Amino acid sequence: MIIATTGALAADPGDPIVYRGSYQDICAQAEEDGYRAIEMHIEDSAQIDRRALWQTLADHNLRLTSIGTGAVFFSRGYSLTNPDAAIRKACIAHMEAHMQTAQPYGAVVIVGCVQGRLASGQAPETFLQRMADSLFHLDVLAEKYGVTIGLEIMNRFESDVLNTIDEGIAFLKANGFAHTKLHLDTVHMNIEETRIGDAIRRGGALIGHVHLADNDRWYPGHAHYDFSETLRALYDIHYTGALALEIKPYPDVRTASRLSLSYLQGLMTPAMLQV
Ligand code: LER
Ligand code: MN
Repeated sequence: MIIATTGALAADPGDPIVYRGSYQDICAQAEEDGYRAIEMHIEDSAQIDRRALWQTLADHNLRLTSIGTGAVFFSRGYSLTNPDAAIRKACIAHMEAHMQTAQPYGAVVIVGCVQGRLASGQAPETFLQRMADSLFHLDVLAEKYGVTIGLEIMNRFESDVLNTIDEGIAFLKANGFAHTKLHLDTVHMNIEETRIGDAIRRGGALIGHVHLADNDRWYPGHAHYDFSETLRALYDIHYTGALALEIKPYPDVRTASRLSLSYLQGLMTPAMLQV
């Protein structure tokens, strides 16, 4: 398991992303704060200079673990379940560009907010079928680029379907994707799961990515989420992926960043920290 921080070229002050600014500034600060891995939230991979990003990551000894993709749902309304087939197609092409950015690292491309929301009057079965059809296309593309799709399990206030790990397991098993795994998030698990450690153990090898934040979306250690239980369960299932900090940069970016790392390192054994 590797602890990853998060960055984006731009984000609202309260968005759950640690560093904001140029890739150069983000990577320099992340390295200085002690990180070796990062999740980048990118609005449009077709609009960035990928080679410059890869070079900047290398210059600062950072591995790209994952790409956060949700911004385009809010800016352009793209989603994998939009009733308009042309929008679903545009969303798939948009996600393919993220896979090209992720390719050298075999990183996880996150399918979180781009799942979309259920329109009023839309049947959940239709919504889930559209999601499965779109994910099938993404799964084939993920094979081509050597990346993994992280299907994020989100709480009922932010997602209308697949709110629990068990629901995610059933969905993945029913569809038989080859490169699509479950993406867990401590904030969502805290709301939806009855026994978090047990649910993670049931997910087992299907779990491909993890977001960490305390239950109030501040840095781990700020509130009352039981990170020991989650880390122990991830260790027990031999999870070797990233623990990416999807946290609000409070009280300020550098404090949130440094306290996250020291708190998590204090909870993790050397064996857990081995990648
Ligand atoms: C997306 O990764 C997610 O977890 C959202 O709840 C964050 O706003
Ligand atoms: Mn998340």
